[in-house]
Formats: sequence, C-alpha cells, structure tokens
Amino acid sequence: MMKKRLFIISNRLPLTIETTDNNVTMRQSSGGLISAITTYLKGSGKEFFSEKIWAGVPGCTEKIWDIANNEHSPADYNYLPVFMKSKMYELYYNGFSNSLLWPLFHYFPSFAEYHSSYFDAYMEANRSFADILSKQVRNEDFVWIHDYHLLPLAGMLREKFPKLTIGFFLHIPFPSYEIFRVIPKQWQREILTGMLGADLIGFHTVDYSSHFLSCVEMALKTGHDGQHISWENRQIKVDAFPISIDFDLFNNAYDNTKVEAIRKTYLKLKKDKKLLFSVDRLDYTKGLYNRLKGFKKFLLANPEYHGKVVFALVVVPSRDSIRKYAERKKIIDEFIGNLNSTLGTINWQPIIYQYNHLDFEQLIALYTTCDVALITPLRDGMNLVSKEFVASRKDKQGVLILSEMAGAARELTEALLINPNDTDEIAEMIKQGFEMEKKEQEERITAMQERISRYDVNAWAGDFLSQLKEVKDVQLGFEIK
Ligand code: GDG
Repeated sequence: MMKKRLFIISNRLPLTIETTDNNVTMRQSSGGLISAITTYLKGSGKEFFSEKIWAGVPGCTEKIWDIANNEHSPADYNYLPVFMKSKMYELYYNGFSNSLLWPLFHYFPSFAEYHSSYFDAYMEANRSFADILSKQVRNEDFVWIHDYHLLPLAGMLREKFPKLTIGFFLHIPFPSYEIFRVIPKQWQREILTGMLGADLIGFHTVDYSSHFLSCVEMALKTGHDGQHISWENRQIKVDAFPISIDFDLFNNAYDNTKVEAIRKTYLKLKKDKKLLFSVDRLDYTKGLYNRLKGFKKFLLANPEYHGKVVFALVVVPSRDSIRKYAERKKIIDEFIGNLNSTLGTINWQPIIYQYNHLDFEQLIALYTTCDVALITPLRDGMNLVSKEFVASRKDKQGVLILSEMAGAARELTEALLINPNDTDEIAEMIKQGFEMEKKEQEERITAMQERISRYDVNAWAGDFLSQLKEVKDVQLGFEIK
C-alpha cells in the first residue's frame, strides 16, 4: 500500500495542557481512542501512513498553544488545533452534543433539549473544523472522523474534496428511527447527509448499523442493500467494528510491580470479605442508581453477607457543568450516605466511594483484586471497562456482571448478563457471582479473553482502515469504467 497521510479528527485533541505561573506543559492524554489508534499505528499499521495528523480542539488559548506546541509537542502526531470562541464551544459541546445527541442516542428522549442556538453552533463548530482541515488536506489523504460531535463534518469536507477518502466512526449507539425521528426534520437531514459524506461509516454493533440504514431510508427516502448506500455517485459502506482494547497491555499489567504492590494493600484491606467493584464516569447512562439499588436489595435479602462484603464504587467526574450531571451526583451521594448509615455499622462500611480518577495501576489493582465487577449501564455504545476487567484477569478468576444494554454484551456472552432496570436480577447475580465455583470462573474468563485478544484494538483499527481503503478502491474503479 502506498504511503498516505492520515488525518484523525476528534472533538478534543488527545493532549493535556497545563499552565502554572510561568510554565506550560503538554503531554499526550491516556484516553481509549488515542491509545487504540497509537497502538495500531506503532504496530501492525506502521508501514501504511507517511504522516499522522490529529485535529481537534486543544482546550487552551492560541497564545498558550503556541508556547506549548513549540516547546513540548509529543512526537507521535502532528497536531492541528481547532480554536473556537468559548460561547460557540459551549453551545456546540454542552448544548447540541451533550444535551441533545448524547441523551437521545442513549434512549433518554425526555432529557433532550431542542434549541436552534444549539444546532446553529453545532453546524458552525463543524464548519470551523472543515475550514481548518480544508487548508491542509489533499484529495489523496485518508481522513478518519470520530464521534457524535462531528456528524456533519464528512459532508462538509466532501463538498470541497470529491475524491478524499473519509471514514467516520460513531462511539455511542445509533438509535432506532422511532427515537431519531423526534429530532426536527431539517436537523435530521443535516446529520444524515453529513454522515453520508464519508465512504465508510462504522458503528460498534450490527444493531446500530441497521438503525442507521433504516433512518437513511425513512428520513432521506434512500434505499440500501443491507450494507451499502448509493449516494451522490459514491457507494458508501456501513458496517460494525466493535471497538476493543490493548489486550496485552491489560493482561501483562497483572505482573507489573507497582500493580502487585497496590494489590497487596487492597488485599490486606479486603481481608476475608468479598469485593464488588465498579468504575465509570458520572453519567446517567451508566446506571449507577439502579446498580446501588441492586446492591441494597442484595444486602437486604442476604443478611449473612453483612460485614462480609464491600462495594468499591469509583465514579469519575464528568461534564459537571451540565445540570443533569450535577443533579446525578447529589442523588448518588445521598443514596450511598443513606445505605452506609442504615445498613453499615461502626465496624463495617458497605460502600467505599471515591469520586475521583484512579491511576492506571490502581485501576488494574482493583480489577484484579475484586471478586465481582458490576457493570450496569442503561445504554452504552460498547463499554471498555468490561473488556479491560476481563483482559486484566491473568489469574483467570473473577466474575463479570454486565448489562445487556452495553454493546460489549454481544461479545462477552459468558458474563452474567442482566437487565439494568431489573434490580432484583442485579441482586441475584451479585449473590451468584460471589458463590460461583473457581472452575466456572476460569472457564468463563478464558472464553471471553480468547475473544477479546483475537479482535483487539489493533484488529479494530486495522479492520476499519483496510475496509476504508477497499471501499475507496472500489469507488475509484467504478469511476474509471
Ligand atoms: C465512550 C462510549 C465506548 C474510567 N475511569 C478511569 C479510567 N477510565 C477509563 C476506562 C476506559 C474508559 O475510561 C471508559 O470507557 P468506556 O467505554 O467504559 O466509556 P465512555 O467513557 O462512556 O466511552 C463507550 C467508548 O466511548 C469507546 O468507543 O465503549 O460506550 O460511551 O478505558 O479504563 N481510567 C483510569 N482511571 C479511572 O479512574 N486510569
């Protein structure tokens, strides 16, 4: 394959820029997407691209950017910053992206807020991306756009670059037409035609792809053959690419000396108690409240476990300037306080609650110390935590309780699958998880590990980019005829 330039586009640049009195530092962040793509580009994808450029909002002023970029830019990518006025960013990011698209696409229609100022800013923000990219890209480049913040971007680029190779991947669910149609018609059209600017459109699961295809059919009156759409003289492919993790990184971390040391301290604290663990961003889609209700039911139904179980609940602050998120924090705090004070004793606190980020080593130590990981989203595009927990269990022990509403449930079928609205089922599965024989734990973990290691993040990124190339080759072949 001839070497091409690859542009990766996401809302935020994968960078953390920190300023102190007279110092600016810039380092690559450790998010799932950056690790996924970097792992692939340094491994099996090394020879395919001559240059890698990442475009996104940097999260600092132009002045700070100039200082940080000149002195400290991390080497894996060239970074292309997209600057926006803070008012516009607020309406585009907190507004249309996170107060309309996020709740609606996760089946929370009553949380969605419809304001034309949100939509206008969303389109304007996408145009800012398109304008900056237009100065850099050439028709022979590859562009890979990520996520719901940038749904119209492919269409905007396509207007200027008819032959550009564009891939789009959505990290959250794509909803059924009955949900999608509640968006005003003009917005529906802008979203769908924008996405159709891409040559390959990827989702986590076949359900999300088929929802997208039926939305195109209903809203744009455009048919498909189950996987392809003919649109403006291009044949576009729609497919499922279940995102994965760096299996080896998580599996090998078990033996990391720092992880071992932290695990020892956790095991000491745990003593002979059963440890239940969960970690996620504070988000109403993650089902924290139902999870807590399920745990409470478990304790009420099984008094023999009092004093013998601890739930380590880690919640990572997220989007706290949006009202729905701030409200959630209050509800969760109150529930935990109430449960600990009514069911706990001076000697025993049923829930240990941390509202803060964990270091990677602490995260692995918790994944590998707990008896049961309890992951109960009400909706989740994929859910990487569940895959990371399974991959990190080099000891082949531990039980995964996973919501059927997570994309990951399609692959992790040996988990104890629950309906997150059924708190009785959550309670029953916690008990079943604590009492599962070691041999059965091993069989289930082994089967899931085999599946995750086979389609790891390298396979995911490689699969997407090679299908993107194939789709484009076919399109160009059609043109030559
Ligand atoms: C979106 C979609 C889809 C979390 N807390 C800590 C920490 N994390 C890391 C986890 C994991 C990632 O953050 C969370 O990923 P998820 O997939 O579980 O969830 P979202 O953030 O909602 O991600 C989701 C994903 O995009 C990818 O397409 O799976 O459905 O919603 O990697 O490990 N990491 C550390 N400390 C923490 O406290 N170190």
